[in-house]
Amino acid sequence: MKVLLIYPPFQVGKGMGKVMCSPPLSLLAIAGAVSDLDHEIEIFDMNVEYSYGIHEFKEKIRHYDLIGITCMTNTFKVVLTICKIAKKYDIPTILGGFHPTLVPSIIDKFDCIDMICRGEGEFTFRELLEGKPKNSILGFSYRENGLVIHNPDRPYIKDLNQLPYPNNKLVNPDPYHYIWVKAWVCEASRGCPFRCNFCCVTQFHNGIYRTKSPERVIQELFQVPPSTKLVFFTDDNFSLQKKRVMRICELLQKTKLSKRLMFVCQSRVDDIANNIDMVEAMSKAGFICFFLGFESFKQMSLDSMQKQYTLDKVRKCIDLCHKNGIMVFGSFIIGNIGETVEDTWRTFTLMKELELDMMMTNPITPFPGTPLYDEALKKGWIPEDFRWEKWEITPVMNTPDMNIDEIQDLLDESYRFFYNDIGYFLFGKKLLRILFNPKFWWYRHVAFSVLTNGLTKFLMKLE
Ligand code: B12
Ligand code: SF4
Repeated sequence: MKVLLIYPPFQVGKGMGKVMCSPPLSLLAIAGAVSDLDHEIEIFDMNVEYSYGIHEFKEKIRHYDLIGITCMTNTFKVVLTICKIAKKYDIPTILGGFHPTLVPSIIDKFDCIDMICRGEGEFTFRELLEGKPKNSILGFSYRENGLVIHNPDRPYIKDLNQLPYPNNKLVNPDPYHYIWVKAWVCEASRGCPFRCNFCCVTQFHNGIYRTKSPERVIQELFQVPPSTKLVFFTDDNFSLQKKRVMRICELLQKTKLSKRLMFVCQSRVDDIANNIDMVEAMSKAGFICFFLGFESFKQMSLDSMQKQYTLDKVRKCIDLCHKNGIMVFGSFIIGNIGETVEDTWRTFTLMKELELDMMMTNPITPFPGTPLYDEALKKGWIPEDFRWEKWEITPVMNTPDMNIDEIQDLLDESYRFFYNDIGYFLFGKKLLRILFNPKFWWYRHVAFSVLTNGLTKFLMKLE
């Protein structure tokens, strides 16, 4: 059977896509689970192949026997279009990922979707390709004789070391980069034990946190393409288990991977601030940036999100990172419940006062399956005629203190305020830190890459 696995394009990802492009790990993972079967598997990443027009795309997909697509809520609209095209050629479609898992009823509503893989995909996809009877595949929804059948859930994979390795050879590594530094992704754990009310990771993994062994993580790192300079760990909380992180760092040094690769991970403020020795070990092992979901700098919001830390901890966390040559990339939500426009501006000011290196802001979004979604529906914060199949990542809900337009304005303002301030970047402590702290050695490599690759690409675009 010829199978085409599609990673759909991000709707508004063009700006973001210019400064970063991530390999499609979900598809590499499920492809890795079937590489020993007698099927031809191809991956088509539409964030890379955006030169394809609709005619070329139609011409391409008609030659396959099955189309598999990864689907987030923000790509659902374009995924439906792909499914409709596939239907024209009578090619069966299977969706997997966050959106179909959290809203499996989409298969009842849209008859261009033939099958859904709910939850982790490796074993479900394998059983489908092995030809196992559809009614015995767990975590699987399908259409048969005009009826939709939702099979029982598949139990969560207990031992992640049993997972097959992602098949990294199925895509050309050249286009993948983070700010023009050749990049790859690695998954060292799944799930998260916390229950933030806006986050769908809790629902997807049922609050269960599982890890790969440090040895397995190292083996996966040896399989990233040789051109890779930077690895992004996709884990939601990489540093949750200190002992394990310390062991990974020890192995990174022992195997000399820390000399060859730089690492970025997502973490929590308290884990960082409370564990000086872990941060030192991570710095020595090649970690250069922590991506931290601050969400807000208003104490009341932090308390209601049960973050369990104060702004002093935030300050301590950032200082500790900087002392150890680690950059802090903060992520924030605009429109937290109980926050006004003025509160949000206070957060913006604090971003600079606390000396964040990079930041991104997202509109508050009641993703399906989250407690926030139920609350927003009940309280009428989402417009009645709202449909996810029409959504393109713009703000979708009013809050008691802000309307959708104010949220959009604040999103735009946040980037202008933070990134358009040359003084902050050139004359703040930032530059001194980078120039004189030897722990920021890696910055020169990144700056070199950005200058050579970034400038070349920029000049080529000017033609
Ligand atoms: C890495 C990542 C990214 C990367 C994407 C890289 C890439 N090309 O894959 C980047 C940084 C670009 C990104 C961007 C965004 N992301 Co993101 N991202 C993640 C993250 C941290 C990891 C995803 C991952 O690779 N996991 C590892 C793989 C192996 O797991 P997986 O993707 O779940 O795939 C498994 C199953 O889902 C299933 N499966 C998946 N696809 C398919 C397909 C088939 C056919 C089958 C059978 C099975 C199957 O099998 C796989 C193996 O078990 C997740 C959080 C998380 N922990 O999952 C958020 C997450 C997916 N992102 C999310 C969001 C909201 C975004 C943004 C919209 C945020 C923003 N405003 O920037 C943007 C979208 C960009 C845009 N402009 O549109 C949300 C999605 C919510 C939702 N309901 O859809 C998540 C869950 C984060 C969160 N906590 O809310 N993201
Ligand atoms: S926001 Fe982060 S800490 Fe909170 S539930 Fe989601 S992944 Fe866990």
